[in-house]
Amino acid sequence: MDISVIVPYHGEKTYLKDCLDSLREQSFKDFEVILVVSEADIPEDLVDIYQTDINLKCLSCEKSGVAAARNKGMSAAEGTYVTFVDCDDYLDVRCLQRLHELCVADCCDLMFGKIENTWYKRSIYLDNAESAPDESGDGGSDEENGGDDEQGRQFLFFIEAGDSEEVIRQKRAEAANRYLITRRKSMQNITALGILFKREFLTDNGITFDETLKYYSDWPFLCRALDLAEKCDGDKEAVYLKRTHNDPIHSPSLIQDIGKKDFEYRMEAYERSRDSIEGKSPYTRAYMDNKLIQYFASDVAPEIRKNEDKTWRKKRMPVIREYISAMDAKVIKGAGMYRRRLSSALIANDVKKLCRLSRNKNLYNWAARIIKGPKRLKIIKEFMYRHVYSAKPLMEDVVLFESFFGKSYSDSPKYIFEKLNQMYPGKYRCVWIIDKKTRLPYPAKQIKRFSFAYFKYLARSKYIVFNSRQPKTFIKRKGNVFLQTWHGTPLKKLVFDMEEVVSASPMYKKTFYIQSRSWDYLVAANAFSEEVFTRAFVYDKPMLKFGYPRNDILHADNKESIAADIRKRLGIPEGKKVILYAPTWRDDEYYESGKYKFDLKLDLKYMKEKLSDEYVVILRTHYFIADNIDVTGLSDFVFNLSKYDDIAELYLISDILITDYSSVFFDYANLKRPMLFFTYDLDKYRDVLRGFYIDMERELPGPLLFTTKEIVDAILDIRTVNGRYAEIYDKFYERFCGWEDGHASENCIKTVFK
Ligand code: C2G
Repeated sequence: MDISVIVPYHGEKTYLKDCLDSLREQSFKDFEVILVVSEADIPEDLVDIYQTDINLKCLSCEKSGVAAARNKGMSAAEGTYVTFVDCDDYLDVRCLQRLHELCVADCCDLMFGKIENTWYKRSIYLDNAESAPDESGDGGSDEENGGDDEQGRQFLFFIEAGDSEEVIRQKRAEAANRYLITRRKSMQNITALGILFKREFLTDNGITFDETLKYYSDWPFLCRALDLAEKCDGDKEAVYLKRTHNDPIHSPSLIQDIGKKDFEYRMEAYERSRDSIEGKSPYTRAYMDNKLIQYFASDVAPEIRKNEDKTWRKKRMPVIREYISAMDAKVIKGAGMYRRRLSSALIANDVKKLCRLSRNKNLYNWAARIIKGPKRLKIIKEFMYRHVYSAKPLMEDVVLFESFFGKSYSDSPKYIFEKLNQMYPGKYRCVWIIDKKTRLPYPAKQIKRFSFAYFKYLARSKYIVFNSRQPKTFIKRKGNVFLQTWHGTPLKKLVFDMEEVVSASPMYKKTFYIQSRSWDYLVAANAFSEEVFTRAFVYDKPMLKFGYPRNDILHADNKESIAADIRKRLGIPEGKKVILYAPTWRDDEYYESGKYKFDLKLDLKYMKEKLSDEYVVILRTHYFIADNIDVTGLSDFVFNLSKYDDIAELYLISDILITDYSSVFFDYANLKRPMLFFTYDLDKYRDVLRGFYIDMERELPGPLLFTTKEIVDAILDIRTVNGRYAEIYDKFYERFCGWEDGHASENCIKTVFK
């Protein structure tokens, strides 16, 4: 047996399949897989499937923790070499073969490969790998490090003519230490993964994982191995895929789960590493120390400077001071000017100087980003937001409103704004983020999204009322009250209910989670939304359960007269009924982020021919759609109101709604008027782009139609359609509109603006 692959498993079954697939498809075949199961059931079904193709053993480990599981795997290993793979990661198909060939050829104690970080499951990685050259990596580009050696596979050292065997061995050892310790972007990427170890080398030297370390047990293991290895080398074509979980909330990787005691865990692991190094290699201790200084400068010093949590100065600073004081002066000297001066201030226990240096460095970094950065103005605004506006007190009477990213004066923020002014005239200063100058019914300052004023009010407004997510730059301040109204009852699956995030940013789940922690209140228009938001947003703060403020207008006593005014204003011919066509956007049809295409499938000419005696059509595309739909020649029949601010006003004047997978139908149902669903791409939308929360075929209060002719026929016979769907409509109304009574805005205001 050549290799034992040790895979600790603690219940990540969806990920494990990818891992085992990647092992099954290795070009190298002489290996065993030891799956060490702790704190989870043995995945019998998977074991049965894979056992037919790979030599798979399954062990149970009573002790918890990855260190114990790996040790258990090592004690059962029979291979000449061992390697560790985490059950949520996977290997490139040639990984084992490359590591093994070279390790044998060069008689190495350890041979390391390259670690690439990925957000994606294996099928996506393989698709991408086919179409794009490799760019990622865990420690900067190869150029930065001086280029490859003549064999083109190694980690950056140059063999010169006349180098003796010993010099080459030293160069290799240095490259290994540099790559495995220094080049790893942060301390937490120092890992025993992606390395093939000679088993005898580990056992002879008693190199095992320290089971008392919950986190970072890789450090002492790796340090000791690097320190004692007679010969080591690397091959950057042996690729290990380290998967970053795109749902770090429900299935965090070990590192994503560390929490607030990360400093303590690191210090403990550093001390064990330091103590496990015997000093056989001149590099390991020096590189590990250097890494600690880096961590001190980038993470610890800013915390000491900010002093928001007193623990940093009182408890943590003395600990790291002791470690850095005990280091070889040469390491500190070689750490670069800033880190050297900072370390000296630490050793001298000079907090004032340490803070001054850190502050200057921080300002210097901002200045460098501003001078060098291509997005200079953006960085200046971010700086102003963080360091100037946020340093000033909150403005207690200011309410900041935004709807659909500043695109319109609409939706729930509009209705809350108007009701607030009616309930408490003059009490609040209102500010609207709106990109086009708009006539507002009550006094309010208007500012553009991402302007300086925007950042000022984002930092200083006591109240924030948004209907979509705030930017990532937003930092929640004490005393700020954030009302998130959201913008629709969900049909399409949201955030943590989405299995794999493909179209949006892979960071989507994590970013959403962080952003939603700033919300103090979330509007849920119905019990269904409440249930979905609780789960899909992992939301546990108060929900406002009064219906949608944006739907108050649909229950207003004077809604007929409001509708008559709107019709007049828009020039809808008297005597004509109105069909509103309001489709949503498609994830896969876009120009760039936030700018989507729309290919109109409704044959408006045919509709005009058949329906224009009785109807006109209002065409209303989603706010993400950048295309301007051409309606030339149809001006007396089609009104393109895609840029009209408030769709609720269009609901009021329409007699029939045609939509597809847009949440508009949940709101329109409040009017109990007929709805038709033009779902020409249902299969793709439901099965490929998004999953749905409700069964479109059975639960919608209107028919699913696939051609313009079907739409026209349904409109010509709308009474029959109404009759057919009456019962389902009633149930639907009960379920999704049951909380609406026309007073949602007022009730939300009473709760939020106490
Ligand atoms: N909207 C609109 N015009 C359209 C489509 C939508 O004005 N043609 C508005 C409606 O107020 C709708 C909201 O935008 O309720 C959200 O649109 P959706 O089509 O449902 O899509 P999306 O923006 O992806 O939001 O929980 C809701 C979801 O997040 C969906």
